[in-house]
Amino acid sequence: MSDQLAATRRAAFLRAEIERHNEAYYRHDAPTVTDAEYDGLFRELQTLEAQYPALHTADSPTRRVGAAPLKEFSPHRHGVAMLSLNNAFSSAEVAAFDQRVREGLDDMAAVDYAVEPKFDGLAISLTYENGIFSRGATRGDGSTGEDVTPNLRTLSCLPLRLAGSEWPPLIEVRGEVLMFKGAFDDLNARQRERGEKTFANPRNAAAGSLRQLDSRITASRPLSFFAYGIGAGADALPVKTHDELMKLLATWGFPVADERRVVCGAAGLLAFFEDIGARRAQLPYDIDGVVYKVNQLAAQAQLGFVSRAPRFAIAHKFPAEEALTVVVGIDVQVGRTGAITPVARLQPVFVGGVTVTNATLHNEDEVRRKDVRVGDTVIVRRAGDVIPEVVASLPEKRPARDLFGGEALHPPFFMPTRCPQCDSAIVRGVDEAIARCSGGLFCPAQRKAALSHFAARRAIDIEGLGDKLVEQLVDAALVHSPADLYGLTQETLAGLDRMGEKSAQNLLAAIESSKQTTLARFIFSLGIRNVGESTARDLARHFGQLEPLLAADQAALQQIPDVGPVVAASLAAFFGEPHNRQIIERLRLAGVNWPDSAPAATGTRVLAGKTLVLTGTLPTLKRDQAKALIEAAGGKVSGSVSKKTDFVLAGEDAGTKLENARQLGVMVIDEAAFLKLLNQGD
Ligand code: 5U1
Repeated sequence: MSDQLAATRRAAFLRAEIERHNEAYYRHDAPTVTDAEYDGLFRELQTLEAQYPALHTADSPTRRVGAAPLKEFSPHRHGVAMLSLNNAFSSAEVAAFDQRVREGLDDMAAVDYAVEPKFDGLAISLTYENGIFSRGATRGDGSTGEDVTPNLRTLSCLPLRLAGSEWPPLIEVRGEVLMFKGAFDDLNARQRERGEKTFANPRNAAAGSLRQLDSRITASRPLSFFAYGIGAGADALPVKTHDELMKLLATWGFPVADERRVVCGAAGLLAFFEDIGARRAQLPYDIDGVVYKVNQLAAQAQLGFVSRAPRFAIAHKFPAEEALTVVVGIDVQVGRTGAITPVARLQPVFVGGVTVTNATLHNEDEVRRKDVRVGDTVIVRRAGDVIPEVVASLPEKRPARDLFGGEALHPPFFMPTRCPQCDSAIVRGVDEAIARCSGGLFCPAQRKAALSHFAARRAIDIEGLGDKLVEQLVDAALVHSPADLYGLTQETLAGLDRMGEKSAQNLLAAIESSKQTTLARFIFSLGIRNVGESTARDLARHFGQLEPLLAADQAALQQIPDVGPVVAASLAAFFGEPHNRQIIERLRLAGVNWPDSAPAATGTRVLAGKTLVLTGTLPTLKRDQAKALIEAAGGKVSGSVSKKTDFVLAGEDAGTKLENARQLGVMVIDEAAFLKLLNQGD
């Protein structure tokens, strides 16, 4: 065999192998070789083609890597015009479409429709001559588009040679190039890392990636394609319905969407619209509506076209999720946890089915990254029920002149240093994106959340004081801080909605009983940022009393195991605000108290290494309080008694745990003995 012949046969084998692996990888998500093996085959084919240029065929997978840059795109005249679709925006318009179809078919019986997503990408036409991909073009004006063949060749999901055999000698396959949401996020992350331009949405990313003069750039972009129709070559196909056509396209190697159905009548169309609309956010790609097509191809032909749109199909569009508008101001909003969110005040714009006047800018870094300034034209997005957001600013539309003809100033956004609600300092932690108001309990925006947190079962534990009641108390200006809860009376509560005498009595009793607590619970109940239950326990254990905690500086705080610079800074900021200290003082004056314990010094925690089991009702301590005291003293609380249990702390009505303890010979203690034990370290 001559070298040339051997190379030809080897190249054919390599092409087939590489396409087989591409198919497995891109269409079935099931790789059949390792990356290294694939690269080996690919490089061998490239070497052969460089040696024997005749082997570099139009359908060679090596064409997918991109070619030398073009100066401009050449025009490409489509064999059959690329149509546009008429739109429907309401159920009534869909019903009218169905009515027109049935009248056009002279048959009022229900019609079968093929339904599919309307992909939010870029329409393209792919020409195959004798099964080989020869040309690819954008839609353009419908008759002539831009020739983007080298770019389309780089899409691994597109067949360069058609599989099967039932294709006509010349065929135009129509569909949409798009970018999946995940691929879009990855691309933007990469662009950001390299300091390059990011894309506002997957559609822009797909269009920007396909319309590159340098196809090597397109090759590096994660583009996908879904086929949805045929231009030239449609007459000679062995199919009778659109659904069969889609299945045929799939056998030739084209990706077609799974989200396709055949439904009956207008009710079927609307049910599909509802169904996919509900799942829209979960789909891996963006869609902007659904497309309905009469399924029978003969019926499609009978219905024909009106101007440049088919009578047999319609796009049922979702309300646009993105729109352009102008930023008239940037304010900051204080959330329930004190998070400060910059918000763009907008010229009203209809988007996502509602009029939007505010959109979140997320945080200071995002405002900077997107470079959003007052006066800018921005893209606003409202998808589903998600809070409207500013996706991108269009600085090229930034006006050069102000209303009076002077030079327009567009200063960048700066985060304020004081909270607009309470004037406390706004602080932003190390490595944190979110800035927060340090006002804590004093800030009205944080008051309700702080009160709910204070009253929670794991905090000061006021039974019956839920979010709704907190809201009523704050709205009626009866409570401003947790300390005010202890001044509530039967009379003040009587004015509240659905607050009968008995409910008021129960609430007051619960407030009274919450006064007896533990230091750990008290610290936790203050709602200090980054101070959860476990940190609160560590602090209580370390300091034993509140005063030394209040006096500790950040350096002293960081001496405590598990307290780092972030927690220390939160504590310092919270206790540094005089109003927070005032509230603490008032709570203590109201009678909130806890058993003091000695500060823990290494080795003096009396229950270190001991396991206790709680059972029955203790005379004064609540179960959680006893648990906190045990843990503060270094002990562990277990749910069941075993030989390893050191003590069973038993109250009234103790049940089987007490019996088990007696049988196993475990020491049983009551509350008085327990408190004595705790004080042994004093
Ligand atoms: N999914 C889908 N999109 N789309 C767009 N199908 C579909 N069909 C189209 C267009 C313009 O046109 C055919 C009905 C000719």
